[in-house]
Amino acid sequence: MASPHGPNVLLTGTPGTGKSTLGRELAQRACLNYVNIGEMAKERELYDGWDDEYECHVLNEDRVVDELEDQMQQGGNVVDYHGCDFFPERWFDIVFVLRTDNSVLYERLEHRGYTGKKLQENVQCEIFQTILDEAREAYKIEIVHELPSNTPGDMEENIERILLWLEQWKLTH
Ligand code: DAT
Repeated sequence: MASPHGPNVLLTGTPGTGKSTLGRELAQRACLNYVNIGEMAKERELYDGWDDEYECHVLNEDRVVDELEDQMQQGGNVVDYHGCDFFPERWFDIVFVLRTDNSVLYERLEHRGYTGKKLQENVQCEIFQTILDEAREAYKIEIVHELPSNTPGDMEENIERILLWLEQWKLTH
């Protein structure tokens, strides 16, 4: 979606891969809006009940899409969420899937307080590259990019890479 305010960037990946750390930094450096879907859902109570099995609220995806439609049409957003197939495909100019090695991710999620099934399922989600496959099915293959996110060095390289892409985008739009 071409827009005077800039492109819309989706950051997705398993919880703990570093989306919000990258997203906040990127948005600040590129003067884009940072949109954390989890936080937005919490603030505006965009839920459809509670999932006992995964110990989390169930996102009301339709309401999230309705709430964001105008802002996304304006462009210039960095959206952060651990899922990606319910957003309208037309919203995003580029999709980054953050990837973290299992052992590193395990430690991050344990540190976050995840235990038992929730911890295991999230690490498995990463092992089976569930979100990468979801992104590849939901968006054109050429706009979906994997980014390693294990170390602070990876983070910096990812930011540099996305900033370069944004510069290119500006030249061609
Ligand atoms: P997410 O938003 O995907 O759930 P996060 O940004 O909250 O993940 O990051 C989870 C933790 O991992 C947090 O303590 C910051 C750390 N982290 C994120 N990306 C990292 C990286 N590339 N190198 C080292 N630590 C990282």
